[in-house]
This record gives sequence, C-alpha cells and structure tokens, in this order.
Amino acid sequence: ATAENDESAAEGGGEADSASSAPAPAASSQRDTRWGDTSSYGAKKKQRVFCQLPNGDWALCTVITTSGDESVVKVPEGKVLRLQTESLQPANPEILDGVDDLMQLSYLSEPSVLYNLQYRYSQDMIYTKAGPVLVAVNPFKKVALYGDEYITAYRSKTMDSPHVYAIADSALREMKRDEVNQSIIISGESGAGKTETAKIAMQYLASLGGGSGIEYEILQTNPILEAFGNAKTLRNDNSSRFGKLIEIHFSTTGRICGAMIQTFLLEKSRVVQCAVGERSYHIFYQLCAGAPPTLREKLNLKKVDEYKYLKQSCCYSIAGVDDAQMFRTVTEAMNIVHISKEDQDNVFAMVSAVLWLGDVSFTIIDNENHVEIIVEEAAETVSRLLGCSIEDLNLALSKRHMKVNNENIVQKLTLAQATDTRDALAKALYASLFEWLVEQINKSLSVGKRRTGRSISILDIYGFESFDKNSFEQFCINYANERLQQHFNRHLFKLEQEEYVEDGIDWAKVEFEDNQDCLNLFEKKPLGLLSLLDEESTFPNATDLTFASKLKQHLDNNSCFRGERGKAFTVRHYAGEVAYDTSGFLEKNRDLLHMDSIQFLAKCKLSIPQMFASKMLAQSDNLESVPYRPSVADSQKLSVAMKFKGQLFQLMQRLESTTPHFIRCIKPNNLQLPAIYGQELVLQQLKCCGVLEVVRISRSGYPTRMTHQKFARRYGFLLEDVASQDPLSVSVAILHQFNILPEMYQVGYTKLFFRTGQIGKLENTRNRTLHGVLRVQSCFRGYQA
Ligand code: AD9
Ligand code: MG
Repeated sequence: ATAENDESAAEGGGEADSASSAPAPAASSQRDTRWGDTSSYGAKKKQRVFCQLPNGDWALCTVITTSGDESVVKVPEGKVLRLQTESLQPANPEILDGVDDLMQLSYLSEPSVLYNLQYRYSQDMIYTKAGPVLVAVNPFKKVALYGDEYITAYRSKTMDSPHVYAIADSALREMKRDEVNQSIIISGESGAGKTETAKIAMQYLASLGGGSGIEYEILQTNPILEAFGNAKTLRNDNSSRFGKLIEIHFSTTGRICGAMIQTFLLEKSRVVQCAVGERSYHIFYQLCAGAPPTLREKLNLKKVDEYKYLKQSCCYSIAGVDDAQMFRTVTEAMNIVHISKEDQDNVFAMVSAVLWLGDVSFTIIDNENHVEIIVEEAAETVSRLLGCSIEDLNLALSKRHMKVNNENIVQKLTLAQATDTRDALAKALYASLFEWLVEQINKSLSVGKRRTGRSISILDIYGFESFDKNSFEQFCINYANERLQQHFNRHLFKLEQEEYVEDGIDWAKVEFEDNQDCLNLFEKKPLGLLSLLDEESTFPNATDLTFASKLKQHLDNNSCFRGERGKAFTVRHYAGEVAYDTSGFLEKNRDLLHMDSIQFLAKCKLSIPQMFASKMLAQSDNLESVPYRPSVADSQKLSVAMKFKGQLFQLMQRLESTTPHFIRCIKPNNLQLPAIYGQELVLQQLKCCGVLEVVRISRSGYPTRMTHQKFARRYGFLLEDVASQDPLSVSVAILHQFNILPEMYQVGYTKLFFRTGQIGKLENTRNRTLHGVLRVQSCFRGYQA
C-alpha cells in the first residue's frame, strides 16, 4: 500500500498535488495574509525573523535577546543589530525554506516571499508557483533544466516541480479533458524572459511531434522572427519589438497539425532612428556579417559602421553574439519553413535596399530649399536592388502630386520633407517585408485541410517599458500591457470571486489592485488618450505641443494622468509611473505613406514591395473623401493607435474563449547578469502584477470546479452504491465515498468547488480504474491510509 501511495502522489492528476499545498493552518493564515503586515510581533529568543537592513533589503536574522520594545538580532554575516521589536517580521520555519509553491508559506509577507524566491533562485530553481500562476525569475545564464530528459520526466509526471514544461503539460491535459482551447499568457517587464519562456513552452509542445516535421518548422519560426523583429535595447539585448501570438493546432488525435502566428505593431521607427547604445533589427547586422561573398557582392554590402541608419546609435555588436553565425541559423530556418532560395534573395535585397536608402542624400536645387537626390552609389544601389529607375526614385523622394481645387499640381519637396519621405519609405519597405515573412510562415504552417481538434495559444508581447525618454512606441506597448493586466485580473480575481458569489458558496472577498481607471484613461471616448490623439492627428495645424496642451486641458483631473511642463505628460500605469514626451506622437500615429511613394513601390520590379503597394492601392478608393489626409490610400485612414486598439480587442476576445495559464517573468537585475537578485526590483514587479494577492486568493479559494452534471458523469461509475440519479446527490455521494474532507470543497448551486489537489486524487482513481491497473477498492484504500 505504501508504494501505491507514493505513486499516486507523484501522478498528481494535472495539478499541484501534495499534502503541503493544502491551505495553511487556520491560525497562521489568519495571522498574516495581507501585504506588509506589521502587526506587532513578540520576538522570542533564537527565533527566525526578517529585519530590514539600512540599505532597505530584508535579511533573515535570529533574535538574540528581546527587552521591552527592543530586540537584538544577528544578521546573516554575523553582525549584531539593535532594532525595534515591532519592526521585525516573523519568518517561516526552516522546513518551509524554498517551498515550490508560495501557497505553502505560513507567513505570506513581502520579506518571506522575497526570501523564498531568492532561496530558490540561488540554487537555480528559477520557477516557483504562486497558486495557479508560474513565477519565473530570469537566471541570465544557462540553467540545466531543459531538454529531452526533462520533457520526458514532466510528460510522465515523474517530475512535478514548477516549470514551464509543467504549465504546457497542464494546458495539453486540460485541452483534452475539457475540450476547450487553451492559452499560455506570458507577461513581465522588458528583459524579464518572456520570449525565452515562450520558446521553452513551444519546445515542450513540439516534442509531442506531429509527423511531417511540422513541429520542427514551428520551432524554426523563432530565429526568423527574432532576426527581423528583435533588437538590442538598453533593457534587453534581444528585445522583441513586436507582439506575437502563436496558435498551435492539434489534430483530433492530439498531435500537432499546424500553427498560425499573429503579430502586433512592429516598431518601425527603429529602422531609421535608434537611441545611442541600442541597435536596429538584428538582421541588418547578421546580413552584413554573415553574407557569403557572392551575396555580399550582389547586394553591394558594406560594413555596418558605414551605414547612416546603423551608425547613429554607435552600437554594432552584442556581447556573446556572433552575428555571422546567426545569419546562417536564420537562412537555415528559412529553408525549413519553405521560403525558397529566390524569395530569400529578394528578402535580403530588401534588407540591403533599406540600409542603402538611408544613405541616399539630396542636393538643394533652388533658393527655396527644394531638393533632388544625388545620383551616386547609394541611389544607384537602391534602384538596382528594388528594380526601379533612378528617375522614379528621384521623383518619389523629391516631388509630391496633389489635387488642389480639382487641379493636379506637383509640389517640390524641401530637404526636410524629402528626408522624411525617404525615411517613411524605408520604414514601409521594412514593415512590408516583416508582414510578408509572417504570411509566408503562416502558409508553411497552415493547418489547411487537415482535420483539427483544439489549439493552445502562446502570447509573448513586448514587456512594460519605462526609459528616461518615452515616446509613442512605449505609449502603445504600455497600453497593451495594461490590457493584458486587465485580463489577468479578470481571470484570477474578478471572475473567480464572482463565480463563488453567484454559486452561493461561503466566501470573504479579497481586494485587488484594479487597473480599470488607467484603461479608461486610454480608451474613453471622446476624452481619453487615444481619442484625443486621433482627433489631434486629423488637424493639419496640430503639433505635438497642441496635443500635449489638449491632454492637460481635458484630463488633468484624472487620477491616472498628470500634465507636465511643455510637451510631456505622465501616466500612472499598474507597473509604475511613466513620463511620455509627445514629440513625434502625431506623426507616428498618422504614419503616412504618400501616394507617390505607394505608386513608386508598385512600379518596382522586386516582388515584395510591389505586392505590398498593389494591396494598398486596391484598398484605396475616392481619395478626396479624406480631407485631412491629402493623397494617401484609404487603407491608411485608420491611425496606428486605432488599428492597434482594434487588434488588442480582437486578441482579448480570442483569449477570452480559452482557458488561460499565466506565467509571470521577473527580472532580478537591470544588468542582465546572473546571480544578482535585487530585492527592491523583484518586489516592485511582484507587487505590480499582484502575485501575492493571487496566492492569497488561491490559498483561501477553490481553484478547481466542475458542474454537478459533469462531476457525476465523470466519477459516478466509481460509486459502490448508486442510490439516486440526481447529479447533485451523486456528486455528494462520490465526495463521501472518497473521504474528501469537508474543508477541501464547497457545494455550490450548480458546481462543486475544490481546493488545490483534490480533483487530482479522483482523476488518479478514475484513470487507474479505466486502465484496469488496480482494482478500485485497493486504490482508495490507499488514499485513506
Ligand atoms: V522584451 O519585453 O521582448 O524586451 P523578454 O522577452 O521578456 O523581453 P527575453 O526572453 O528576451 O526577455 O529574455 C532576456 C534575456 O534573458 C535572454 O536573452 C536570455 O539571455 C535571458 N534569459 C531569459 N530567460 C532565460 C532562461 N530561462 N534561461 C536562460 C534566460 N536565460
Ligand atoms: Mg521578448
């Protein structure tokens, strides 16, 4: 019987299942379940306590003596401190050091959570559960936690410590068990590890195989999209500059049969402009470093530090990264996702054309500052690579056709206008290339006519960003993160508690930090940030300054908003305050590509820009119907912010129809270095994403639930005596037969609610019975032991 017990504990049935994950003893859970509980604490000699050191960090200390209000404690390095007894926080007993679910902590205070994560982190246990949420602390080094052996161990459940693999495995099991699509939603600040985590989850799912190598193809999309959509920023050497949702489809037999990738708002501005110390997209450097001689000659490639677009940030390489080697990895990946050699040549011709376009310069031809392009190597190379004439290129960059009072006129461009037009063209070329790549990848991974069952989606968007200077890009990125936070709150706090109340079970409400106010600040019509931005973008005479004053005028009494001097404003985000500078906001939001540029691209012989332009032209109809946007295609009527908002709403809708699994990535230091655990930085991230509240809810809550009907159907056959057909009675009878303790469940009007781990026991019994491994009898004798 003992052996059986061990085995049943290890199998776990798809959720954290151990005795210790049961709620903490009543006394301690009542004592300290709120943030920063500082209820006075009577310290006893030799007791373990947390003390705040002069630098603000918490340290685990032992009490030497206590007299009156003061205690003398010994800090880890052996030093002795005299502190107010009141300021000490109780520490958990040693046996709870490094528990793998924060729910198991008796004292759930800031220091004890910080300590637990740090304790694990120092032993390379970077994953910890916080109730249903997986917390992943970025190790910034290789840790030996991945690969086939681990995958097999998690699949067979011989290993059950917290891991991305375990999350991916639960998603798979729940997809099959409940016949519901699943999502794995990864969030965290820039550099916290979202993209790596997403890849680890994909690796697990891919290991299931699908035949025909589709699983391998799915993994190979990563190096391609990272090359074209990631860049070194001040926060992260491999920062995603686009959002990504990958939906992995499974056949009815549970094998991978295809995938679909959706991307969100690529940061185009980086192509023509990037801050000192950052880089543009990896592919530029990879191509220049890794192209073989024939390609190098064909594309007329120079060294990276010779291109204007790349030169401005004075940063060409990334420590520990071999761009030439990466180039080979990327081309190999392109082969695998069936991008033909010819298409690859076109792709690299575009990459090179974008770089050379940045070097196209102008000469002033009259005293009104009007310009023409200078015909030299740059212009010649661009026209050769794109397949256009130099005259067409010159026209596109130095003149603009307009219709004024029904008359066609040609306006000459000034130096500033021509430079803007050139940069807009470079951005459009690059964005169309990115879009095209995603399309090709989707064609290659397409589920097509194969029969599909369900899907698991993995969401990896750019993390919350706050720099010294924050622009339109950060504005959009942080807005997306607010939306995502809302989704997290809704699922883990709101819906959870509403369900308890609706089903009439006994429940004391847990408060959480709601970010609805901040979302309203962005989304409210007509006086929200997005609406005001759009309105201002339509006024021809508006400037970034008038936009900033408009915001101040309408939003100054909003608690999440603060007007600053000049062109700046501050938003109080869930993850902290961010000061935005409105310079360039209107321009970036309008994101105009003039008709002349579109027509120019349509005339190019190179297929990718040509297709892109034709698509835009096809979408445009009566241009005069857009008074404030002379000579633009209709496809550009929607502003960038509005398109983005639309995409986010769609995304949220899609996620709403799935069962979510949340992973919270934490960045332990800003240096991107291993073994440095900054308590303040970690705490700030834990606080803003509500990790502790999640633990509190889960500890006192009932994370697993099932309707009486489903429960009776699923486990009813295990009953020894069937006395009634009524699902509720059958359910209650099952609970009794299996001796599920009354504090482990609640019976609602329509559903049963279980504490963590309970349903796993029933699942094990069911599986064993179905598989005939053990007779039902001996099995639950095991549980009762
Ligand atoms: V951003 O919002 O796209 O700027 P991410 O995606 O959150 O950001 P990323 O996954 O790119 O961060 O991780 C940053 C770096 O941390 C990686 O390049 C790795 O060097 C490092 N990292 C993250 N997770 C792991 C891991 N599980 N093992 C080893 C890791 N290194
Ligand atoms: Mg990323």
